[in-house]
Amino acid sequence: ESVAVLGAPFCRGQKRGGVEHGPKVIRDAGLVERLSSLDYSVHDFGDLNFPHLEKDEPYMGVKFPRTVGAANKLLSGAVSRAVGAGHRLVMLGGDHSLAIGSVSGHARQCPDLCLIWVDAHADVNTPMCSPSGNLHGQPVAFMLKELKDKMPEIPGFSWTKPFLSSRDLVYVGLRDVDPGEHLILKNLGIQYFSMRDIDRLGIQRVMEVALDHLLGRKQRPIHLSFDIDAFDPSLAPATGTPVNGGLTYREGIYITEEIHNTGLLSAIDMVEVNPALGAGSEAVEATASLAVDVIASSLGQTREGAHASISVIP
Ligand code: DIR
Ligand code: MN
Ligand code: MN
Ligand code: MN
Repeated sequence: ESVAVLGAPFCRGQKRGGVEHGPKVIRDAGLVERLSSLDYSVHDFGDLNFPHLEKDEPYMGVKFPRTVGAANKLLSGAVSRAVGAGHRLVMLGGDHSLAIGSVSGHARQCPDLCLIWVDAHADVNTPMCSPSGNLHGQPVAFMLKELKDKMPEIPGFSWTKPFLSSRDLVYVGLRDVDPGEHLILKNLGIQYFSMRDIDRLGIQRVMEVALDHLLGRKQRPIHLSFDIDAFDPSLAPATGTPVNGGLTYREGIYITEEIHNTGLLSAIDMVEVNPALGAGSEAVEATASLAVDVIASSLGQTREGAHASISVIP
């Protein structure tokens, strides 16, 4: 089995510099070695080279629309090629606006995919309801067919159209949802598990219901879009919009173990690791190392241990 690693050094979906260095610190934390030790053949495709646009004025309050649109168009093609070549894909961000390219590129090869969004935030603002104008708070709105009529034509995004049904999406970890986003979640009947739901049900039950919702009727490829700010800021301090009361280490790893156990994980985004933030190099290294643990666990690293199928006690 093979895994493609694709770096996406990009920060224009939000306002804090440094998140474009996410791919470097996640690699430096030993990602490729860890995946190799899980017996994958790892193809590191390096980092994409995103075009720099001289002039990119806001449009309807949306910031850097052409820059974000062009980066995602490039990413979408690269992801589609990697998945089409038969690799499992790991996309290293960069900010979460990159999910537009990553999930759409994956969906081009796997039209029946489902999406698990692990995040403190719902990232489903439309340009009209976004309080910030930052595109990392809006990627899901570009994907959902049910929001088609609510989305204006944004310069830079004519290459993509909505491809995901709201029933094929589940959120885990929410605790900072804007009013317009809450209305969308309720109106479209999207399955979500906030931190309160995790408190009430426990992470075991949450994952059981989440995976049954997505896979109960039929098995299909999973795209996991993991924003590191889903974790508690004590574990993942090096990120742009930390929110108190996040996932514990054990909850985060349980989520990814359960996703691995479906045997259906096809692509992972690991986004919003920002080495320019956090108290110092230890905080940055802890955050990057956590990102590697999440990816490794998603791809089959277990806490109980493992051994080859035919083996004799030495
Ligand atoms: C806020 C913050 N909901 C916004 N969003 C995100 O700007 O739309 N922070 N994604 O990470
Ligand atoms: Mn977030
Ligand atoms: Mn996010
Ligand atoms: Mn496996």
